[in-house]
Amino acid sequence: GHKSVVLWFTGLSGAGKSTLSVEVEKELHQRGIRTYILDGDNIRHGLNKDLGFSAEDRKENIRRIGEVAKLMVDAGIVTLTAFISPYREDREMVRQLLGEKEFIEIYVKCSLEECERRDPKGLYKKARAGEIKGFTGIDDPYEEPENPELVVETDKQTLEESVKQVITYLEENGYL
Ligand code: GGZ
Repeated sequence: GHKSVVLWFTGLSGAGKSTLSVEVEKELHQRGIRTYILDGDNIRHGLNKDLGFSAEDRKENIRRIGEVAKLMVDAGIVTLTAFISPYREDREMVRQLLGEKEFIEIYVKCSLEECERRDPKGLYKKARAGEIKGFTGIDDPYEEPENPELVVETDKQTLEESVKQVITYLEENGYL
């Protein structure tokens, strides 16, 4: 069996949160575990479409995601979340809400330079041009996790290695 838990991926835009969550999910599915990924596509376009990117809105975004994740964990589903979640205080709020054992903070670490080089949606370019204001890493803060359960460095290792790192953590800590 397994323990239901939230895998909270945090990091800059383009760091690889979504990609990693999808690959970890595939690995969990192969072990017969039920999962769900919360990301911008299913949250910011639906439940949270009234929210923008001010500090206040980002906080409310994270708060609601935390509440939804809690419901999913109560239903026995391993929940993966892929949001920048730039503020330490907001991530700590979710940690308190879920409890230490149900919250695994995974810092998807990647240098700003590499994120900008990847720029999959061209958003960094727009932010540099002043077409997007308050873009995380450019003219808005990202507060690095101080004590995350895991740090995954996507600019220093392969996707396969990063997936292995997450799965090994889950195994070694009794989640799988
Ligand atoms: C950061 C922004 C912004 C601003 C739009 N700052 O690469 P993406 O496109 O898919 O990831 C980013 C996503 C961030 O939404 P989150 O819900 O993860 O943010 S937070 O946790 O801070 O609430 C990016 C896009 O939305 N985007 N404007 N100003 N990212």
